[in-house]
Amino acid sequence: MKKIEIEEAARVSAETAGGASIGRSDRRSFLARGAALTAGLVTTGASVATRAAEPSQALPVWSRTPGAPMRAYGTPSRFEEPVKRVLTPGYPKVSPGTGSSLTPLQALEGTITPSGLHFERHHNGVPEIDPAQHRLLIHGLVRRALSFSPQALARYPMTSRVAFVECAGNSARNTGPKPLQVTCGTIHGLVSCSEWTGVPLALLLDEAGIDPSAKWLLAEGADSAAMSRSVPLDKALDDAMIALYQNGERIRPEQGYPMRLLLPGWEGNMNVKWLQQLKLTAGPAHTKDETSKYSDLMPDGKSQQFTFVLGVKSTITRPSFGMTMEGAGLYEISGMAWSGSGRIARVEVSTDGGVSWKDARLQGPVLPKSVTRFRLPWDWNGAPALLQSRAIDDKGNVQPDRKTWTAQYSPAHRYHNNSIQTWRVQADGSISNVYI
Ligand SMILES: Nc1nc2c(c(=O)[nH]1)N[C@H]1C(S)=C(S)[C@@H](COP(=O)(O)O)O[C@H]1N2
Ligand SMILES: [Mo]
Repeated sequence: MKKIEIEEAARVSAETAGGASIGRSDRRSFLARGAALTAGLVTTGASVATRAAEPSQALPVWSRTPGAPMRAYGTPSRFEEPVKRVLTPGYPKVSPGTGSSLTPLQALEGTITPSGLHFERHHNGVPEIDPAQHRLLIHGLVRRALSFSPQALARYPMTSRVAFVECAGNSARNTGPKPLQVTCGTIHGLVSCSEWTGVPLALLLDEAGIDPSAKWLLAEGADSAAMSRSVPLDKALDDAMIALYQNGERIRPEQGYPMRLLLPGWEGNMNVKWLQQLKLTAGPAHTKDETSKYSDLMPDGKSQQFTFVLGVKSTITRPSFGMTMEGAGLYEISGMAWSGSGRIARVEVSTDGGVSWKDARLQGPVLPKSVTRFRLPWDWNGAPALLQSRAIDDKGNVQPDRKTWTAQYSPAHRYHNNSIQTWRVQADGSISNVYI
């Protein structure tokens, strides 16, 4: 490489790598170019970089031969093949598509989930919908019923927003009698975050003309589960969207192609995929999907009718189970935080099981009802440690510890688990999931 190219490469790697990949970049240019970025890391005087050997004369094969041809649609490097969703089919014989698959959170960075790794939850598999035949019907308590083809919808003014989708059953795995020794994604991977683009629902409802007696709407999917949920009209008029695009391309079949209802910050189940009708009603319909599941069972044996807004939550994705610490020294604690109520205001990290806390750095932009990445440099002294993160949102909601969360419900309750989870780092570098 010419000198200028080397400098350019160093600049790019310093700016994009952050602290995490300090070992992969040239230390001198890293320090020179990225000092501001890594102030926290550098003050410790430690380095995780390998001392560079003299450049070898023998070029690797990829530097001596022409590269592969272009591809019409790209896929990740074959070296990243282990990074995939964890499939948990519920009834493999009757309906192999029913169940869920979890996002490998521990292998990902930043805030946006690649579309091919977005978690899935299907009540009767993924329908293959021909967009030319699909319609969205808006009817019920409206002045005039309307039907929209995907093509017609695409002519309306659109908007984009980043939003997470999280299943009410996310982290239910961590409510069992014993902590499971599985990856972060296997515990918490029923959450993903995308940029969604589509038509504000308020626009379509306005065109249909809302009858003053309408207070709710019933949203139904075109899958053979006919999944349906009742949504308060206020939410529909606030920030609900008929999403047509996910991360810039048409929404994936697994996420609701050709269209889904997006209710930012609200329980995943209500984000009805393969959306085919919205019926305006005076009250909630109490469909099978909102009465047989997703209700919070309280200590007195009574159930909450609905839990729409998802609680404030965070998880440390790195270091986490499945990784091994390579001796004492410098690490970055990195994770994700989100809240159904708004923006993340603060994330605190503890390395001593909640005795003391430090504010993590929130990586911008910090968007409402979306995933925020937090980071904290950690100089590990090699002694056992208990890693926790605690998120606080801009409405003052604080992520509860495990005991506080559990005490709110009946012992059998498993939904909406937003409690603090703990990774134990042992002196030998191994990491496990523990209950404290
Ligand atoms: N029509 C329909 N919509 C649906 C579902 C479904 O099975 N059918 N699953 C729901 C559930 S329980 C969740 S958590 C989210 C999952 O969205 P995703 O598969 O895009 O991650 O979609 C919801 N919308
Ligand atoms: Mo769900």
